[in-house]
Amino acid sequence: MTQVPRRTVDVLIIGSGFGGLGAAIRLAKDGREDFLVVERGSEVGGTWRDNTYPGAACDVPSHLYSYSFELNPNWSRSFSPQAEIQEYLRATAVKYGVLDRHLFDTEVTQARWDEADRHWLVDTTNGTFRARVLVGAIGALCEPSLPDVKGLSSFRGEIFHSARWNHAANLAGKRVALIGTGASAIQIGPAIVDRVAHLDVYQRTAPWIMPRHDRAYPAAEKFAYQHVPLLQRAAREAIYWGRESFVLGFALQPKILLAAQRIARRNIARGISDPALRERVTPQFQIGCKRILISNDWYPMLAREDVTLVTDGIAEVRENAIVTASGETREVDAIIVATGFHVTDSPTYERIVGAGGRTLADVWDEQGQQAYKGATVAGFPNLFFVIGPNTGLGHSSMVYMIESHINYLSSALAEMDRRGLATVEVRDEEQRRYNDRLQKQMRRTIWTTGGCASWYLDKHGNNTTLWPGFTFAFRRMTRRFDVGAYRVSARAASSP
Ligand code: N01
Repeated sequence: MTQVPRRTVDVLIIGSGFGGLGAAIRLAKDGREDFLVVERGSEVGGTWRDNTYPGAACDVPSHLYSYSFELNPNWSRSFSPQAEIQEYLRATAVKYGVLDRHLFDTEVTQARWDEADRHWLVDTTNGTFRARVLVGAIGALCEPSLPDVKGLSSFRGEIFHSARWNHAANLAGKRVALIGTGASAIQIGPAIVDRVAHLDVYQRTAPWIMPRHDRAYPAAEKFAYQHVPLLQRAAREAIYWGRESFVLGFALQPKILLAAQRIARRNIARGISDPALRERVTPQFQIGCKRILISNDWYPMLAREDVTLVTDGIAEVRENAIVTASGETREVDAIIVATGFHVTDSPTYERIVGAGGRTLADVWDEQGQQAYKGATVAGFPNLFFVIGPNTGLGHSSMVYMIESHINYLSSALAEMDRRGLATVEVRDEEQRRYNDRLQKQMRRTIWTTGGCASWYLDKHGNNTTLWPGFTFAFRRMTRRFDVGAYRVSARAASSP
């Protein structure tokens, strides 16, 4: 039975990470008062709230990985640690006064479009809400993915996912298995290796890892940023353009790719002297095809006596051991599962029900995950994503993409008001044309041609995750809401 709506809001935002929080602040700045952010966690922060594993830090320089309207001259180092980023988000939420628009500890269980009412009905664990516009700011890296390994649930020791770190677990003196060698694992391993008795690293695919050029900002530099904000803007610009030139190279230029591979091979040689081990950690695909990782201490860690690199796969997990594909039984006290996230198959998509009663999961299962400009989806009126399909970056700051989408949302709401529109729904043909063009461009990039399987690809083999071009082109494309690409309906004369 449908619950009676408890409250109507103009805009309901799901999620309060960098995306949802940024959207809330923008709506408030635009003078909108009638919006609500529904967040399943107990505070803002999203992925930066959830990923508290030892060693968690940003791998994009913080001067770029922060809101353009809230530069922070006090970042402690180039790649800030998680706690500092989380504190930045907390302080930003307080400063812009949007916390009282948040409903924390509240999970959306279903959001369905009510055709007759032309509103979204959003069921949550704290009642049902009615909203004119729904904003999905759920992020791509929020639903931990566990490996489908026989016996995983029978393990008797500590076992947890990297994004759900169990701080009560004492790893000191324990035999620990780390499954995965992605961005999370390569930060975790070096951060815990000194305190565990032995570390087994389960590597399925060796990643490309470049040197990490991190440094603490000296007091004088911070002082300069505090007192001359232009300097910080200049530093930010320099990082931005450095990263943009990267995209040209990595996506398109084989020579630059080879040069990068040479640097990454030198990184292996610097950290590992044993030729056999070097060989085992050398990737078999072109650099850039998967996310390029950065670390100075991963390879030296793998070379340690108390670390074993296991590459022959996991056949089974038992009460106190992992059995490898070659039949070796390796006893462990704890397992850290750093196996990534449900990116193209997020369970949230099953909960969003559009016009005609079809879920986003159904629609995307059939056609592949796609949206118009990464923001709107045909069949889902008045739904806007903040970083939806094909908006991810392998090279630069997601906050830049987030702010682009927030511009689009803000402009759409203004346009709806100006024209007195009740609904906007992107036309199928516009969405199709946009995605055909995008996928054509994608096919020329290393992410498609590099010979790897990655979480960028969906089950159809299409890269529905990354933005294949320059980020400034994305910014330009989302600057203004292009109402011409949408089917619209006007408000009834009597509606508010
Ligand atoms: O996850 P991943 P992540 N048996 O999916 C392996 C962001 N991030 O959490 O390569 C054995 O990249 C899998 O192996 P393979 C960043 O965008 C940012 O590390 O698929 N292994 C891989 O090695 C990043 O890309 C920061 O063969 C299995 C690993 O698990 C994204 O988050 C820090 C397996 C998963 O790697 C995700 O990174 C951390 C199995 N059954 C993360 N299944 C910053 O610094 C999977 N694997 C900002």
